[in-house]
Amino acid sequence: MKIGIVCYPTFGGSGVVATELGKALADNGHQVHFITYDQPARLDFFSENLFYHEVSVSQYPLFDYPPYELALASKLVDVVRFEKLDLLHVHYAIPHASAAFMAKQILMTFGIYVPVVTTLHGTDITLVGKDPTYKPVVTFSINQSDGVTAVSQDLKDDTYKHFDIKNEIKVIPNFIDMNRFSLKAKGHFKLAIAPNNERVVVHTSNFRKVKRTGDVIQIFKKILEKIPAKLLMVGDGPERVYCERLCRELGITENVRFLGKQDAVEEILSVADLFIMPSESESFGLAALEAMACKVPVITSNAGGLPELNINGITGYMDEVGDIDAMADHCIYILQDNDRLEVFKDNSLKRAKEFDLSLILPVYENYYKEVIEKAAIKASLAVLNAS
Ligand code: GMT
Repeated sequence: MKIGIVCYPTFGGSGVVATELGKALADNGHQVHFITYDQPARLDFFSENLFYHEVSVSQYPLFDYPPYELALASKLVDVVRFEKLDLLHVHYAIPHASAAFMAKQILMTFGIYVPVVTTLHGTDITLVGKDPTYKPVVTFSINQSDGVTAVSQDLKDDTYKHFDIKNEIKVIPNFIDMNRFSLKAKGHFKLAIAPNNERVVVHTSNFRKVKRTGDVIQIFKKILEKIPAKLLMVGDGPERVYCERLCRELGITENVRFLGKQDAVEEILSVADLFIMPSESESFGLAALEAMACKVPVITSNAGGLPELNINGITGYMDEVGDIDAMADHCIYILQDNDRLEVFKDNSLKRAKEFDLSLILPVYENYYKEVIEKAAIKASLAVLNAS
């Protein structure tokens, strides 16, 4: 198949899923065209089946807000026509689904029907999409998509609850490339981080409010009161400065390292004993899955789709959002006993394997085929109606 993938090119979860999916599809012989405003962060190598088309937005002085969506729609028209794409797969509804709808309408004037699959990732529904500023357009463009997927059952339910959706939504969870995310031998790094064999706790995120990074610091302070430990905070974003200040106020700066954005997250996870994700809302929790694939148990909130990943008492624990005491107690419970920690580590790896890329990739491929077949019927009906 010839597939166009539209995504945010950043380190964010939706961009990572889109890029990893595109790479895997290309490895499986499909031709994949990424269409976005910058080279996707994880698209850092050459493959004969991978293409990147940059959307450039002209900066005319009249535009206080440069119209990215129009530039994207125009680029989609161009790439679909020139490359003869079979399908467009857009990740994150805003503004990708509506840009794809516009492109689809324009393409029909050239006698081309390109089916569009929209994948809902989370905040495009739970946070931004629900906002009245965008809601009518989000609802419309989801309903106009030829296929819609959500990364968890919870996100699917939330979408039906908050939007008037007529389309069937298929749940396809996040996946993990176990070849990349696996326990690496990083003894020297562990020694540098935890020279006295302290436990290593990790958090990775984009430090947005929804991630409750302040809770991570508070939980860690409670861990430290019982167990020698180090905390690695990976990523960057609006809450980072607050978190750094909080560490000073709590007097724990010696034990906390802020590592900023990192490419090789799997190497950091390889020295971790525990991962904390106390998010306010989390449609799936890809970062937690990455940790589990590296044999790291997870302490998470019970928000959104997290119960579909983290098995309470088996791969870690889940507590109510904001329940810092319960999360800290569960961290201490896991960390204070070597044998218990090993059991949680083994369980986490076993669970992560259920989301292996090799299992999820065919689900996407079959879904594409189904959508393309249905679109061919729609296209022939449109021709009949026109004649
Ligand atoms: O977590 C983020 O803030 C990034 C966000 C995104 O859209 O890039 O991630 C969302 O999509 C990921 C991939 O499907 C999910 O694993 C994350 O749970 C989801 N984040 C939220 O729902 C907050």
